[in-house]
Amino acid sequence: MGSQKTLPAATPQQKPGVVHEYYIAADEVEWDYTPHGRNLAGIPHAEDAEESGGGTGHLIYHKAIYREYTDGTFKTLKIRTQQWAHLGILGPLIRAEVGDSIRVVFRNNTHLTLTMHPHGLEYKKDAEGAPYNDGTMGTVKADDGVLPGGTYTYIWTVPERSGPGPMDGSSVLWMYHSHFVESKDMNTGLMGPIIITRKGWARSDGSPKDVDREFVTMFAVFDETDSWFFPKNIGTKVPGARLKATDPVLREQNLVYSINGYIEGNLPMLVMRRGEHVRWYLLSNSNEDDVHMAHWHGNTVLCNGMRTDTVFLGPMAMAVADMVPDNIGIWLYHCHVNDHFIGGMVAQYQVLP
Ligand SMILES: [Cu+2]
Repeated sequence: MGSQKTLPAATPQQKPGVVHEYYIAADEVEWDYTPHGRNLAGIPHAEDAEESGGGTGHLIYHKAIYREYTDGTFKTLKIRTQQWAHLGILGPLIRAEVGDSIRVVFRNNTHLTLTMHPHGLEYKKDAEGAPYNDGTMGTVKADDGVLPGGTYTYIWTVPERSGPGPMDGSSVLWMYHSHFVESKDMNTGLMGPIIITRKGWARSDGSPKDVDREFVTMFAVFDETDSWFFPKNIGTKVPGARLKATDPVLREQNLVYSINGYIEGNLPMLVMRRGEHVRWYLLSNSNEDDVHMAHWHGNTVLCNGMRTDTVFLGPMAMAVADMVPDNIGIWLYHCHVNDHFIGGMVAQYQVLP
């Protein structure tokens, strides 16, 4: 969580809004989709004999991701707590209650021109983080593209229409991502979650008072041929290879079917206890391949007020599902689209007594 400052109350009896401050940088990293170096899911596939996807070593690409720092010097990375270690490739979780505001100091440590563009929140033209012909000019366009080494402060507010609607639970999910060249920015790895809680319903750590545990999972196909770093990546992975990102075979070889940037059970185990109120926040990436069916083994969820054990995600979907697990054990959590499942879009969760 970012640091907090209290705003003066609009009226004396109202709880004052809070300014949530975040120091977020875009950093270049060597991202490992399989940090354990092997397939942890233990699922047999017909292709195992012929495909390298059967759990052979690490899958590493040069990528850029959002990371949180402790302050505006951007010298010290904020350590992710164990609870949020599963966010993986996703940027820091941004939280607020309705009535609050969010101030993000964004530092671009990469060699790319990047932005931060939030969904759902209220922003003016100087904090939209997306370049297009919108009739603005001058400093109002400074948010449209932050150059390598540059810093920009985005201020977003959280009116009622950014929070839960009448049919929602106590919190809703949004997303932020870089929107300079959107598809390339996202396939390079630049996206993160935003959770907005109903006014008066957040604990001091930002979590909704009626929820015991939260998980954020992004079912993301990363088209590595559409990453800014594909030439660099293919240069190091396949010496002498000719860059031809429109080649469908090359593209197919560089589609990575991940959950939070992990494949084949490499996502940290999502642990909960029987009887807890567990809230699952689900996201997806923006490729045409990002058509997913998130599926839980062993337990069921409520999504949109309806009972199910699968949640459909189209490109750039944001969904919330609530679970009260009653079934103890280690359970599969995976995409039910065959190509994705076979490609490694598999994680696990555990229900303890
Ligand atoms: Cu899928």
